[in-house]
Amino acid sequence: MVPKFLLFFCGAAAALVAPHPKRACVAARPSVALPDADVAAVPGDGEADRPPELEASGPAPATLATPFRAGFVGVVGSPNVGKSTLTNALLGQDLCITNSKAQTTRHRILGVANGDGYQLVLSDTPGILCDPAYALQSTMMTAAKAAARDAECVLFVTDVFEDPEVVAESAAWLDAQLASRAGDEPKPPVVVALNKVDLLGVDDDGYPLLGEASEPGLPESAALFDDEYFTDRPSRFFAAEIIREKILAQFAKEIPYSCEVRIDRFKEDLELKGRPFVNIDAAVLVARDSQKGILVGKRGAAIKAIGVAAREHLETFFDAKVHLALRVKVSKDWRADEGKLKAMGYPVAGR
Ligand SMILES: Nc1nc2c(ncn2[C@@H]2O[C@H](COP(=O)(O)OP(=O)(O)OP(=O)(O)O)[C@@H](O)[C@H]2O)c(=O)[nH]1
Ligand SMILES: [Mg+2]
Repeated sequence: MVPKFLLFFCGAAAALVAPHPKRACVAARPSVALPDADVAAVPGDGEADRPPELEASGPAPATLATPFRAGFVGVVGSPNVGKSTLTNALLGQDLCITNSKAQTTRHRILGVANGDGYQLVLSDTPGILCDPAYALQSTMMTAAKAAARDAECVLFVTDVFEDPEVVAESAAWLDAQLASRAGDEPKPPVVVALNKVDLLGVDDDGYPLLGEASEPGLPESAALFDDEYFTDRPSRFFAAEIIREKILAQFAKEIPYSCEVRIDRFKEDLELKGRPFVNIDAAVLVARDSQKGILVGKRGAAIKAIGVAAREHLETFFDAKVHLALRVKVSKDWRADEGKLKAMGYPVAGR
């Protein structure tokens, strides 16, 4: 879906986090004027430390007249406010799965959006949970913290119905992450996106402004990634996510939260009858025996329906014919088991 949102900039966000000491964002024609929006255009203040392997090789270098800007943009906010939908819209592709259930995103997912004169390296993140209840949720927060801590600009997403107390808690969480950055590292500018304004009857689409708006918050820098580099995650990760999205869509309540998808075999670059072909074996892992029967369904109907829906989506995603073999397995209490979580690729804190 195309998200509908309004943007506010550091001045307005100053209540959430202190603005960047040397840099501020430009308010790029917000659709609704904020009463005390602080609007300022201040040039970037040079290079942030970045891994040598990310050094420039992409689009045109900065010129004095139109400096090229590039950097990491952390897309953070409470669960279900539309972070992944917004990230996809900026990327122009449905890379991250979305769903009306909270806690859909479990990992930090990098996506690169190239624009005229800038490159946004977006990090979609799991929704902020100030009080994680089990190990999986803690790893999700480890991922969100990392994105907030290395962001050169933060896109803080909220929506028109979010409880102000929850917004304040999430903002305080963000503030704590930014405060914990290395001593001399300045706090990044924060852009606030108020999402789902269509639900108030506002039909304004702020999204074309977003690249423009985020860009002044980023340092002057050559592109960090080549033009063709789009994400840090491999194809098999997205295959697992697409299958998980079908589980989220098909089951209510706790079942999706108890499932993980493991890709056991992923063979791409195959060909079948002259068409590209991808062959996938995957297991849906559930936390308890009793959940296995629910996932499988009567005479296998539930898992079959997931498989059919997932295969259709995978064929579009990979633009290829897909064979998908799905099975259901019990991985006892995997959500609470740090060893299992680590093996599944979650960033277990302290390891
Ligand atoms: N009406 C409306 N719905 C939206 C908008 N943006 C997102 N949504 C819906 O809101 C729900 C949550 O969107 P997501 O993008 O999955 O939210 P998220 O913040 O990534 O959620 P988590 O990953 O769970 O933290 C989905 O059902 C989206 O379709 C919008 O602008 N308007
Ligand atoms: Mg999400």
